[in-house]
Amino acid sequence: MKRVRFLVVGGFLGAGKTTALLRLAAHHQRLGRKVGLITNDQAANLVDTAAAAAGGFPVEEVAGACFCCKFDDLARLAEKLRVEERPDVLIGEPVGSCTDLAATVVQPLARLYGDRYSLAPYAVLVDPNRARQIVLERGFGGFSAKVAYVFQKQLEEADVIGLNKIDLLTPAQRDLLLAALAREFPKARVLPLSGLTGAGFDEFCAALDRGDPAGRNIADVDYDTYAEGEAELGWLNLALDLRAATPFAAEPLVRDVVAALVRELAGRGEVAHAKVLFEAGGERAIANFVGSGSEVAVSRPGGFAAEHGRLVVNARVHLAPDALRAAADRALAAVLPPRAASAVVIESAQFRPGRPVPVHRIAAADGGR
Ligand SMILES: Nc1nc2c(ncn2[C@@H]2O[C@H](COP(=O)(O)OP(=O)(O)OP(=O)(O)O)[C@@H](O)[C@H]2O)c(=O)[nH]1
Ligand SMILES: [Mg+2]
Repeated sequence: MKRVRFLVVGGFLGAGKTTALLRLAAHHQRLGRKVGLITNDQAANLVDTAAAAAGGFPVEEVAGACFCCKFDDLARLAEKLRVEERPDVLIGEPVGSCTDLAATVVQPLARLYGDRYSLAPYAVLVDPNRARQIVLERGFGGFSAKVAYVFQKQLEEADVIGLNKIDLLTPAQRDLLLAALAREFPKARVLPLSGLTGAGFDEFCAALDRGDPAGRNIADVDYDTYAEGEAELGWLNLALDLRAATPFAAEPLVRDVVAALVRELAGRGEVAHAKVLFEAGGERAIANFVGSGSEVAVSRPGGFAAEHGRLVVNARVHLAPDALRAAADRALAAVLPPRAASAVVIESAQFRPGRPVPVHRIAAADGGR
């Protein structure tokens, strides 16, 4: 059996990984290649898995911890996809608050499963707003120095840094950020792209197609600082059953829930990513917010209406998990009554990510081809 090309696309929460990954998958599909996707989260009920499935690709989800801590699950699910779907390409999206992935995911996949997978250069996407904060303003928005540490390490270990969302930048802003990122992270190739519009995407795909060594930049990571930084973020995955007497429009609903949540969180905790999915009758709408300086955006338009469906809220915020859940409850209490809709909680998980304990850590890079 020929080796499957394995792409890992990392980057901070909200950097645009899922959007880019779906475009990457479509790119390979157009070239006649079969694609499988692997999503990852600290808990179940993922907006991303729904988005990936909606793209029509076979998808598996590593839930409950990150790829590095659940490496055996990652290997097992990749193998399941390989055997059942016979893909040419697998694309994995790690949790956006994780780092040290070159040493704990890319290198172990290349070394332990090199007979099955050929690892692509490790790509890390960055949101221009966050890039500006870290490389030009030397801060990190409303986040602490420890969260900034995780972000910094993510970029340090990239083979390819994708400055994403360039559709939001003027050419001068884009060039300033590209130059600053290249200066700050000289081991990486820095490329501009927009996962949304497709600008720069051919060059990005070409960089990942190259036979360059994968995961060659092993970062020196202090696991105490990393664990504390990650644990400063509160995590909420909430799934609800919504019902109303008359149909309500899906897209305004998800947009309103995100906006209400953002209002509730203003001044309380910096948002890394808040995303809300509504699905009914096989249709889906998704809205997102990726932190101060950005706007509420619809990443999956849904021009449908329904009187019954599932609402999923995934929020990662610099706030205690209980306070985050309370903010989500208040946001729902503001948005549902005008629609005469009622909600029953199907499942809720609110927590801080636990200390990362990787199954493998290979600190010396080799070819990994
Ligand atoms: N303008 C613009 N928005 C983008 C682009 N790529 C992604 N977005 C938006 O950014 C938000 C987050 O995108 P996702 O793809 O969900 O980000 P992610 O990195 O997968 O987020 P997590 O899985 O939570 O870490 C959504 O509102 C997207 O529509 C882009 O190239 N341009
Ligand atoms: Mg995602």
